[in-house]
Amino acid sequence: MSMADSEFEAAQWWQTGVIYQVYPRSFQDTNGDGVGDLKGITARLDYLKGLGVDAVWISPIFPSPMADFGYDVSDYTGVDPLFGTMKDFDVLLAAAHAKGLRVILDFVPNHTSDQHPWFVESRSSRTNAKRDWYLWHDAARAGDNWQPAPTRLPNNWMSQFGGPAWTWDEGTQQFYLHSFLKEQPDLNWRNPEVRAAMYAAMRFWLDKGVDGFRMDVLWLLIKDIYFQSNPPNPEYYDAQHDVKRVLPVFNADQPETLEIVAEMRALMAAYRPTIGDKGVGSSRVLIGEIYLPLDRLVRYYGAGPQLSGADLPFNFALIQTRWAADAIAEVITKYEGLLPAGAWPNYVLGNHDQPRLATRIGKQQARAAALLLLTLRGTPTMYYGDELGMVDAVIAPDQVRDPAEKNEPGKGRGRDPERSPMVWVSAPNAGFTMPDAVPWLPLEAGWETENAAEQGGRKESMLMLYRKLLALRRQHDTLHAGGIAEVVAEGSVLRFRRVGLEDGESTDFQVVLNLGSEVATVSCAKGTVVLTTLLDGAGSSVEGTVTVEAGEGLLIALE
Ligand code: TEU
Ligand code: CA
Repeated sequence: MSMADSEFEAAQWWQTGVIYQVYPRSFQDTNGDGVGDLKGITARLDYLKGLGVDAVWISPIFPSPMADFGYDVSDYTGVDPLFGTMKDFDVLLAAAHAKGLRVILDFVPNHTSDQHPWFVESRSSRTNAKRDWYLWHDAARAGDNWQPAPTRLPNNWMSQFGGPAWTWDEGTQQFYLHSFLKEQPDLNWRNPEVRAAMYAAMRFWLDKGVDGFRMDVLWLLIKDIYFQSNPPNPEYYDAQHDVKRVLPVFNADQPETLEIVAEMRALMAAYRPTIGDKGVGSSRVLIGEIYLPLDRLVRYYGAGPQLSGADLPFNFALIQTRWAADAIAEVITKYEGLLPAGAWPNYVLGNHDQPRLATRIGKQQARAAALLLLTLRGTPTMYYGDELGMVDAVIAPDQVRDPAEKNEPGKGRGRDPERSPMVWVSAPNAGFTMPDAVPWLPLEAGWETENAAEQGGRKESMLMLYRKLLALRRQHDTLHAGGIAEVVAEGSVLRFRRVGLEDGESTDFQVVLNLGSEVATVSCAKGTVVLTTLLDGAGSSVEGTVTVEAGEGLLIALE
């Protein structure tokens, strides 16, 4: 056995594998109500297995009034009837595990629904035992110009979805904090009872055998104890979202947050793997949704030789960076340089909060993006439908569902376009729901001619590219466990090398990506093309130079 092989044995599934995000409302409906459900995910596990991913992360499925489509939880240990029953979940989990697929749940620790019994109690009186479970605050003191209390906000913190982060409660004459909608009151994570309740909910699902959590807005859990106002953002301009008016100095990324992450990690470390028995290190994965600059982000891996933090603090840099070779080379180099010893990198290219990849960078570049994501060092996270090159759906004003869009209309906040139903077949409703049902959001344009079934039968389709890439990544230790070197931008071309050992032989790959709009020729060491993103030139030899079309990428096995 080679060195790389033995390293591979020790590595966790969430390091060598690929994560696939399912937005459950939009994946597969089985009862004709136009909303996807758990039975639908179970029915599509073979598709995911065939695609070649390793884990499915499912956006929230817990009981919820759906003010923010599940990110407003009213019961952390149940399943919303819209998605099915607990039995349906158990069936899904067992079926996934039987196929070797892991299941990651989306946990929402920062806030509950305002309908959660905890908040109902908390707001019932100032002396209620759960009062301190949330963040209540008196109105600011009246100044010289007397103003009524409900208008005297405690500070200038803004909701991520527009407007102040405070809502006045008439009944108890105080404000409560909500980093998102007023229907999503923030929990007080300084209260040990809150922590205990949330950890009990995590254990409930871990005991069932879920393979990990994606923790919603992990960097927001703790707020400044004095509730100090944020400094104004000198770069704010009117077209920006409200939340950008101030800099998030006092209501985000507070040092105590890292203690909580460490507690979550310690809790999860006690659990055994659900499939196989490679019980080394962390077998249930802790993923953090963290929108921070890279230098702040990497702190969420935690400190010390055992890294006490999140296994994968989501790295959104590829989404936030200009799509250009120099910018992306810089991101990769910077990120690799910032990673603490023992930390495992990861990259995300899309999710339910961001415009679709193929819309952001175009269908042609989306092919290069697929090669980039699946050949970088670290765990890739894919968003459902990106493997088909799905684009943002067009949402007419009367079809808007996202509260973020309703709150701040016209500011490009709306996330409905990237949440449109998965397109399966060239039949009514694209096979997402029954032919006579009404999908909760409209389908993307072009689904009739491009969908999973159609692409599955077309040799050069995007789906075939993803399948091929996922298979290559699985097949080669170098691609899923090897190192990365020589990350270089040369004009519009980004290239890097993956280095490793396979069966005792050094097996290096060269990745060449043309992120520009014109054909380019760059130098390249001697090797054999393993894959081109156009799926047309595998098997040919290269030496000296290679030519890459706009939006094209090459994977070359070096001699
Ligand atoms: O998103 C966190 C977040 O910061 C979002 O406001 C994000 O910046 C924005 O949607 C980009 O347009 C998480 C979830 O992913 C999101 O769906 C939820 O609405 C939010 O938390 C509240 O739970
Ligand atoms: Ca349904």
